[in-house]
Amino acid sequence: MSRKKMASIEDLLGKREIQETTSDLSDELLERRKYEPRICSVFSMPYTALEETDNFDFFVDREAKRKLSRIIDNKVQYVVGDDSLKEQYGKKRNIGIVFSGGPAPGGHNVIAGLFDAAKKANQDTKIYGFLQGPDGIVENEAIELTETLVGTYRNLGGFGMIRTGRTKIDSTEKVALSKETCKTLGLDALVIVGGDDSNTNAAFLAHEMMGDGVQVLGVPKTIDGDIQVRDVQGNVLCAMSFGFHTAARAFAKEISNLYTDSASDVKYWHICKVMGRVASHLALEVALQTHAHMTLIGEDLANYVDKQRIEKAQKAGAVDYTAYGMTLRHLSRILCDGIVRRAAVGKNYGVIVIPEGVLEFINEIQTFIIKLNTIIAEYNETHDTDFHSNFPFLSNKLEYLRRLARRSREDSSFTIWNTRDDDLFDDIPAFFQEGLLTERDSHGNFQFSLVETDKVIMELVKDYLDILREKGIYKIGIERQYYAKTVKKAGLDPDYYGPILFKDYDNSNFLMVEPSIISIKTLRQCLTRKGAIKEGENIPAAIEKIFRKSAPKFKTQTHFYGYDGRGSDPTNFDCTYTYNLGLTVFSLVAGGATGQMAAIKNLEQDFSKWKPIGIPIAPLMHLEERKGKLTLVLEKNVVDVNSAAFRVVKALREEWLGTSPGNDMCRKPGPIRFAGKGEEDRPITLKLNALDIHG
Ligand code: FBP
Repeated sequence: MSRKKMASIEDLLGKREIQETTSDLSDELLERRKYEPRICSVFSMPYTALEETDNFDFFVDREAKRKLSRIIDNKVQYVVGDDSLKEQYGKKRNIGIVFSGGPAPGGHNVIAGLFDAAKKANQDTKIYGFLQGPDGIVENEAIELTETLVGTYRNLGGFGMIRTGRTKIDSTEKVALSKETCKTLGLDALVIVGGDDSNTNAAFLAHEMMGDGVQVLGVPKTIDGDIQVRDVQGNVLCAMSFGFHTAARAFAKEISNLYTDSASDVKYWHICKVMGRVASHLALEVALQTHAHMTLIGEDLANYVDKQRIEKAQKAGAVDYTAYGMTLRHLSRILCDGIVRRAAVGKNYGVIVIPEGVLEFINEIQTFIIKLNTIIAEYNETHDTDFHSNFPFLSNKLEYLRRLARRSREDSSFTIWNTRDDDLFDDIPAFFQEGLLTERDSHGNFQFSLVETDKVIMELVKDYLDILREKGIYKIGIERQYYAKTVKKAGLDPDYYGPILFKDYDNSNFLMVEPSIISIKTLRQCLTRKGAIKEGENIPAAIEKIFRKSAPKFKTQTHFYGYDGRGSDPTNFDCTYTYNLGLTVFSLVAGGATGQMAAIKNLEQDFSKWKPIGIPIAPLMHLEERKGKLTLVLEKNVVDVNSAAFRVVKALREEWLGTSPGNDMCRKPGPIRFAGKGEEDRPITLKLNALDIHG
């Protein structure tokens, strides 16, 4: 047989088709770069101005009033079309922009929007991008952004253009260096694109730099979706931070695929931890996108009240305070209940979604986190080295805690870590102790992404399922027809063995083996006792087969969805949202604002209703525990259990669990479609909440 002569690798690599096929420039990428997001109608005007409104009030914290006096009286501003200020609008400016915190899809479009608006207003305006987060400001590491550079990243995910970092500009020295950088570059304005901590930083810098004539503005970003702004009346000013929709859609696509796989292979429970440092917004949206069998929502667990315990205590004339709030043990019981009920109709598989920050809502864990935050922060403050370098191993850390417990026994005024804390902490598995003692981030936040939350919960679930298996409660229901066919095929009478084997033979389509039959030994005992077989006689193979089918194994696969979604290319919603945020932030700069955050009001409604605004940051600040101290920060928003989105999920929870025979209710959102008819126009959470809110 003659073989065709192979082309040399050089010839192959020289072919146009091969170069095209292996090029970095995929069709999707080229399409994305070309795409021009829609713009809010006000941006079609040649010039914009800012119109202050007194329509929105906030609860102002006394500490915010004291520390941010120069910007505390800022008002909400509408961006309006106006050419009376065209000279100010078209002034040549130098503007710096920085990404701060974790990446969120859409960030590049904030830069693109700012760049386009600024250059349109004045070609000579310069936009500087600070490299690798706030460190870039402190160290004056910046590049001037050009059309070519901005064009390379239009509509693309990540923060690759200028990268990001988590440094906080929180010391007098760092503030002085930042001021120096702004002076050197001749900046008129500095734009900080970041989460709650970064916008907090923006407010403090705005206050500090007021005298220098540098405007500082924030742009709310985080996939966690926890920057949402309402005024005291509940009017929504910012329904969601950018990046949330894309991350949720990316997670939902993967999780719905697992749903399909588990319903095909029928042997695994997929345990999906999804990002969201504290709030469960992402988990809630994933639930709505996929209809996963079970989704935990941290905020819901925190609200939990154990009515049985309360009644029991009331009867005894007492109050049981432990009945308020969820414990880890109780949480594992809730999951087990769902698993057991699905197994009863033959479905020993499924998908569970666990928010990364769920432990924050479990009383006992929250107490440990706060206590350990304080202990670590106090240690770092009083010693010259840091806690984690001084106690590199878990055993060293535990020894230190033991010393504190000893101290509390000798000195009753020392209460931060007592013997009871130490004993309870000792009961926790080592990997989780390690997680709770893990290094805090630069803002003093507990790093939930480093803790195996899912493992902590699932270990307890496995232990309890073992108990339920022993008690004969956790069993796989056997389809009546299958049982009858199998037994008949072996020449046996199903109606003879049925009442012996099953507890519900007379009235169910899915038959549950008697609770007392939990092993071959107990099966033999039962058959012998009921006279179906004689002492020493073999169990009929068909009966043994049925028993084995009913005995569940609890097999899990764990998955973590976070960094993948954060790096995803933005949905059409996020592309449009962020491009308009970029345009808005330029209007704030041109309008002379400082200490404001760019936002789009009515984001939860149709695009035609979107309204670009500036929101004052200082009145949104409150005191929060950080590094063991009460610190002024922008308030985070957790899931509102009274919101329409949560109430809908709660109402459909039982249906989605799928404890009836037949197909489950999986929803497949599909991959992120950048354009086209099937592309959804906003997160489901927002759609549902829009039906419930007015503002
Ligand atoms: P931001 O709040 O900075 O946007 O980051 C949110 C987040 O993605 C969380 O969901 C997650 O817990 C955390 O970042 C992970 O942090 P890191 O990138 O430092 O691992």
